[in-house]
Amino acid sequence: MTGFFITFEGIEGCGKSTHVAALAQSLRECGYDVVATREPGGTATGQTLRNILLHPTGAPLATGAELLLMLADRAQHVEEVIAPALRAGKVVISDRFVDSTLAYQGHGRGIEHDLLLRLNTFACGGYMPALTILLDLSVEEGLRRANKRRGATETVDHFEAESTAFHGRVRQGFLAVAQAEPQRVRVIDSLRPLAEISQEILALVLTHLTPHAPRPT
Ligand code: Z5A
Repeated sequence: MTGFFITFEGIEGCGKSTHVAALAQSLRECGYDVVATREPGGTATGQTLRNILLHPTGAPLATGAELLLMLADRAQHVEEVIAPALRAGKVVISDRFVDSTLAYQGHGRGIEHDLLLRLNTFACGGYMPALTILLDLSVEEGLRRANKRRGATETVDHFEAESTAFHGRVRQGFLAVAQAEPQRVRVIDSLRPLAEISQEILALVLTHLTPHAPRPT
């Protein structure tokens, strides 16, 4: 039996963490066995890599080092969490996956797209999402929400400190992936009330899940 792999993508503050948690809870209430996870940091090794990636000490991370650490996190995440859960027939929901690499390291940092595709394929070991939900939001609103959530005491991380122009390129990168793969990547307008978005996401996911893995009785 194989499970069903869903990813959430989008810019900083677009609502991924909120909707991953909401969807996981709704699907569990429907009887599905759900694993909710994230990148970077979905494993113990990944958590160490996340700390380095988000809060580098000493010299800033080189672009290539940032990319390879993201991919190391992914390879570990797939082998330790995603692949076993899918083989066990579970629904896996990941907050970020391969498209974040295309958007951030590709459009954001300027690394060649074809190289990223090859490296992503290597890191994923063939496990690609069947459905990706791209929460689309303006950079200004995403950063406003992220700043509000962070509050005055927490420090900004390596990515949050990037320019508005960088986050704008990342947003365009995500939209380019959605345009290239409209069957897999569904764009959801995130500038709407939370409950309305959650309902739309649940309805969309259930249409994909029902034929694939009938709702447990
Ligand atoms: N990264 C990369 O470069 N390459 C890669 O391959 C991968 C990742 C996998 C991880 O940071 C960083 O790693 C990320 C890209 C890079 N950096 N950036 N930027 P992270 O995991 O710490 O942060 P994040 O992924 O950007 O997520 P976030 O900032 O935590 O935002 P979010 O999860 O999308 O949003 P949220 O926490 O659910 O919502 C933010 C706030 O808005 C919160 O208070 C909500 O209650 C509120 N919210 C959410 N939806 C709404 C609506 N609809 N209305 C009003 N308010 C809302």
